[in-house]
Amino acid sequence: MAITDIFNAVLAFDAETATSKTRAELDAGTDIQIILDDGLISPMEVVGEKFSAGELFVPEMLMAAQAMKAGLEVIKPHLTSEQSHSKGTIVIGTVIGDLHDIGKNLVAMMMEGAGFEVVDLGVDVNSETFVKTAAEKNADVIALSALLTTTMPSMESTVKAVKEAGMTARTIIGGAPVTRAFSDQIGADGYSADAPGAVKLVKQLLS
Ligand code: B1M
Repeated sequence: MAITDIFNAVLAFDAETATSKTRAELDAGTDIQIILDDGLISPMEVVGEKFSAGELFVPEMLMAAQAMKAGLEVIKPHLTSEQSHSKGTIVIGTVIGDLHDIGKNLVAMMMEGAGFEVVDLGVDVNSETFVKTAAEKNADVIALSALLTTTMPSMESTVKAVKEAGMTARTIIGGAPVTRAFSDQIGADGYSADAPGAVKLVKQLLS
């Protein structure tokens, strides 16, 4: 039994083994922080690198994230408040009028895998809800996803609403039709074309 068994299970997209090996390490008294960092979070970094290098694709990235999440569920009830202290809070959702959530879910899972607390508002989310929730959760980042050209303007109104509310939370945007130029045009704080890039972007913004 070793931490590498969990690491390898995530990389093999094997949620069942990730769950059982995480439980076994927990029962054996292994430090939860080590299980979290070396067993569950670090393989997701490898997955992100492989995706960027074109060695892995979206379905594999989703399966790895699901395996990571399965292990995370085992240790969650045992995390002390200090251990569960996240690297930052992300409020994420698909903007109003838009029901596409596969890419947004992937971004949310990768963020969680990287140690951020993620508040997922789901789909069809209006600017008021983004602003209200971000204020309640004291969010560091508000992450907006859109898959339709017709819903991209909702990103602009949400970014505007965040600024008008005088919030310090940074806004990031992404989704298939979204571009860096559009992000600059609407005054968002950042854009990423994919989920691993979104994690890197948030780390940069919060460093
Ligand atoms: Co719809 N759909 N769809 N659809 N759909 C598209 C987007 C479309 C391009 C298909 C097409 O015509 N070729 C087209 C949009 C055209 C346009 O706007 N220019 C379209 C349309 C028109 C529609 C409807 C209007 C169809 C209709 O009813 N007439 C309708 C709209 C409903 C609505 O939203 N109001 C609709 C409905 C649906 C389904 C419900 C059937 C289903 C969604 C299921 C779901 O999400 N639960 C669906 C699907 C599956 C698609 C396609 C086929 C696949 C989208 C997807 O999940 N991709 C899509 C065509 C395509 O893209 N090939 C299409 C996989 C996913 C992992 O990629 O979401 O791009 P993606 O996420 C990527 C990046 O974009 C990025 O990271 C991910 C990868 O790492 N990313 C972010 C995403 N969000 C990010 C946020 C970030 C950073 C990165 O920071 C915050």
